[in-house]
Amino acid sequence: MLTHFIGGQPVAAGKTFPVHDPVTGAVVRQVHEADPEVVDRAVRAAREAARDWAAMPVGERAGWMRRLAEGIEARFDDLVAAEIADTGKPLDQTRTLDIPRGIANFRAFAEIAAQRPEDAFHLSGVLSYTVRRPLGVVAVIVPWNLPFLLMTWKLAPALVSGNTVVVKPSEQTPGSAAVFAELCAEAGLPPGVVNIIFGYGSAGQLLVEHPWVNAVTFTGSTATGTTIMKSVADRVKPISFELGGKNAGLVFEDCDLDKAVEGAVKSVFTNGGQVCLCTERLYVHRSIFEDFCARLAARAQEVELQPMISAEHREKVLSYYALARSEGAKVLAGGSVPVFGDHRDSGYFVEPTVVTGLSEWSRFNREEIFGPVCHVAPFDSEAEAVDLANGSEYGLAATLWTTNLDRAHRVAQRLEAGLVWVNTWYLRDLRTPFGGVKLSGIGREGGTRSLDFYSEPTTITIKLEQPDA
Ligand code: 6OD
Repeated sequence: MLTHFIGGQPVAAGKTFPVHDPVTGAVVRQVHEADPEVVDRAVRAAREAARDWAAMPVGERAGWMRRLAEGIEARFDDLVAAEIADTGKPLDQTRTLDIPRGIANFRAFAEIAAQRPEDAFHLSGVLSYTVRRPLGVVAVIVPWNLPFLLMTWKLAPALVSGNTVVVKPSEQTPGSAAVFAELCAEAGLPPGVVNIIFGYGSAGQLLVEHPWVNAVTFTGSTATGTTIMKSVADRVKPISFELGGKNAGLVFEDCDLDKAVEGAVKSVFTNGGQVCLCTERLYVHRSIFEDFCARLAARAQEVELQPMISAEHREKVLSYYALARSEGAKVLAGGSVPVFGDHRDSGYFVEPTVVTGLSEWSRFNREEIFGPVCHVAPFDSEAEAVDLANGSEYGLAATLWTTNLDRAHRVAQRLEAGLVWVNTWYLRDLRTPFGGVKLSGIGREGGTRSLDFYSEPTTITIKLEQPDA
């Protein structure tokens, strides 16, 4: 039974709910669900810890971040097991991406914060400088697709900046957060600095609306983001949102076709397509279109399957497979439910799917699906490719495949997206700004941008009197 973690202690309060293994559909754990009292208790614990934590020199807080990174290393196998039990992720991906990124997040933000200079300005006898103060208590709302990676991506900069936090993981993936709570206690982190509560969106709603929560960071759907935004508007709380995407991949005729096909496979199917950065719209130069489609469709049938997170999400993805057909698509690969003949048949799998032939105005090509699926369409010119990529209400990420250096820069700079990858996908430097434009979010995190969000500058100006001549 998973309990909340409040004020450094496990708290077994509230009714319970089940978490299902997406591979088999079986219940893997029961979890306590935060009610209004639990939410309030967690926020109070965070607020009580806030003063001492904020007063600690940043170098000491950076030391705590390094200790948490060591704690993750010590509990690595437990974190891997918890993450896989909740998500059905492949072992290799969990061991090389999800959990290591937690370690990297804490180490990177320890360095970035400890080395960050303050601003100072001197002009005609007037000296101004800034000091940065933490915001107070930050609500950290984490999605189910990369639970540990995204929780730590937000926690590390929030904590090192001097905030205390209340984390609300997705109800579908509480396991790795529960192990993290244990390792915070094992590391001796001061009680109340990290609090973790479990529950559904209703618990998240109570959390973000709590008057003592000073800021909200959220990664998830655009629909939930707009709900949170409205809820916190009348208290003018700072928000940082990384939301949905309908990301484009552009494959030019001068690309290295082998690399472009493999890159597309990765960008469409990784994590079962359940990454906000995944490509759902591929545009391919007409001269290589048929060849590219044939190769992508063949590779789609070979990828390691990862289940959808829930029965409900599988239904949603399958409804888009049906929609594609009803909108007139040609299905090049997949389009259905795989049959294994074993325990996985009661899990939440769908076939990796490639379709073509739909208009840009089809619902399939406009709405985020968040599954292992993409639409492929031909283009004739660079200008057309840019227009097609930009013709979406979303603008999180885009990927280009070309060997022409001028074209790479020219096109990348014209794309309406917060992130553009050239001849690669989801390659991360944690110092870079990360986030989206249009419906894909508001604000940027990453490197000093995270530190900017999790703190506020006070400008101090002194007039320097000149001695009498
Ligand atoms: O890698 C990251 O830092 C990041 N924020 C990934 C977000 C993925 C969304 O599904």
